[in-house]
Amino acid sequence: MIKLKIAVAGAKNVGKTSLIRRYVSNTFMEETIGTIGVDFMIKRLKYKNKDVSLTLWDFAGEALFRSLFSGYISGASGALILCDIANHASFLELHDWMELIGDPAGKISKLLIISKIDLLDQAEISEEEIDQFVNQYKIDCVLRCSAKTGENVEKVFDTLTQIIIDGTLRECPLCHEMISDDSDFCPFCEQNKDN
Ligand SMILES: Nc1nc2c(ncn2[C@@H]2O[C@H](COP(=O)(O)OP(=O)(O)OP(=O)(O)O)[C@@H](O)[C@H]2O)c(=O)[nH]1
Ligand SMILES: [Mg+2]
Repeated sequence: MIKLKIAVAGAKNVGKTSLIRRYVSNTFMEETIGTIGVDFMIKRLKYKNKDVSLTLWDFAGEALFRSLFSGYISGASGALILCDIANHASFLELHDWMELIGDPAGKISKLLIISKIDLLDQAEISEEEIDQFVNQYKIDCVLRCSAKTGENVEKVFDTLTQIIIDGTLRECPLCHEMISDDSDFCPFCEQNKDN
């Protein structure tokens, strides 16, 4: 089993909890209660015949809880960074979230998620702004989705899983477990992987 910790970040009301809920239980609610502090859900999937478990850490966008974030991000291999297509301020707030995520060594795979694309006719975020953000923060991929209609929701998590596994993990030649690409030691069979 490959266990991956994923942080889901972004401003209040961008739809973080809704995205996770659509993916994990295929439900959507028009009225939600803002997340208090931090919550998590687990989803299992198969990738290239391997069992994968995603632990999805759902952070409160409310500024009051922001100080919790840095304590919970440690050990994350990926982050979904959300902004609401119909709310320009939620895009501007992403700079603060990128600072909280930190990651100077570039070990966390990052996807920029433009949420609520069912509200495309109210779009407030330009392609130029998105391109600039992607270059500035070395974002691995940009995807647009809607938790309301379900459009692209599976693709968000499949893409993140693929980027993390193909980009940062490799199979131990001895025991065939997936291990970190930059470690010489396999914690599963306790052998040096190049032996
Ligand atoms: N139209 C539309 N509304 C959405 C979508 N996703 C979420 N919403 C609505 O946006 C509001 C906020 O959704 P949440 O999922 O609670 O947002 P959140 O980012 O978890 O908010 P916090 O927990 O406070 O940080 C709710 O009214 C949802 O119904 C979407 O894809 N389309
Ligand atoms: Mg929430």
